[in-house]
Amino acid sequence: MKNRLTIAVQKKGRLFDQSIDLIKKSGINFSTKGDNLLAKSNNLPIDILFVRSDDIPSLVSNGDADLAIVGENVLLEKSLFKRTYIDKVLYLGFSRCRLSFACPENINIRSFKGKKIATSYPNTVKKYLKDKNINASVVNIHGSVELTPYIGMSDLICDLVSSGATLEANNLKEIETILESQAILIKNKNLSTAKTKIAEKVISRMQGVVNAIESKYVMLNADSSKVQEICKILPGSESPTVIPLENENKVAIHALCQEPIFWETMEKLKAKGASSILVMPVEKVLN
Ligand code: PRT
Repeated sequence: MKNRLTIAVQKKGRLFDQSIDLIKKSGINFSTKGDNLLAKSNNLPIDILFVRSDDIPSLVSNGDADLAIVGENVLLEKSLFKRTYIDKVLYLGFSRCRLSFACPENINIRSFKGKKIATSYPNTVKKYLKDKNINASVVNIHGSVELTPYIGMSDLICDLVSSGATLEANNLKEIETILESQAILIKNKNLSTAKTKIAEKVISRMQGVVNAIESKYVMLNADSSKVQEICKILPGSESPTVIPLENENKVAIHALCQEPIFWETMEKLKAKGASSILVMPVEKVLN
């Protein structure tokens, strides 16, 4: 595998589907059979490793994997208090969540001082407490964190939240967020020249896929006197194309907008006299 780039992804769980989707949309073709832990790309010198996301930071830091997709929460937890050889390369925009303190709904916690905090993220919580100069004890637990305040194991918890439904189901209320997280592409710091070349291609393609998610191609017709005003409304568009139409007072404006287009934006365009406003999805963007 010396000159083949390895990309580690979570083998099953919340990150799996979108990681595979991103890799495939980046033009890396591979197929997997059953529970195989390794898949070889058949069009690029790349191997995909399927591992637990907890193991990903150390695999990348040690050079056993060259690139990887992991939650930023896991990266931070595994990199605190030790030296790692990892570069953060690209935020991927999926698996968004937050690491928050929470306590039973019927309890008012004014200060964390002297409290017992149960969490699967002990390093992150300890760092937070240290930075704030708070003296509290941290109890490390891997699952069912929400249960711990009810069995006397903790006064409060610090766990990942996305919709908030799990906290609500366990009669817990969110008190404070200490980390916002999403999936991130990471890279070993010391790749060989050959691997760096392949990694650069992968990173640029993944960037193209990520850019495209929010990008839209907008086409509309407008009075030629309104071009400047209309272009100002189009969000994140660099230099729209203006094409004359048969009716000489009218032009067509085409623009790649690298920010979301909301109904409000379309209504503003219409108010400036734009007509036939089309907003189309974009599959890939290479800047
Ligand atoms: O692969 P490995 O087994 O090591 O990891 P894992 O068991 O932690 O994997 P998984 O699939 O549970 O989580 C993978 C990554 O998904 C996490 O590291 C986060 O980066 C991200 N992620 C995003 C989440 C959530 N959202 C999330 N809601 N991870 C966990 N949760 C859990 C949370 O712990 C709590 O139990 O979901 C519950 C809360 O969800 P809500 O929607 O009810 O608030």
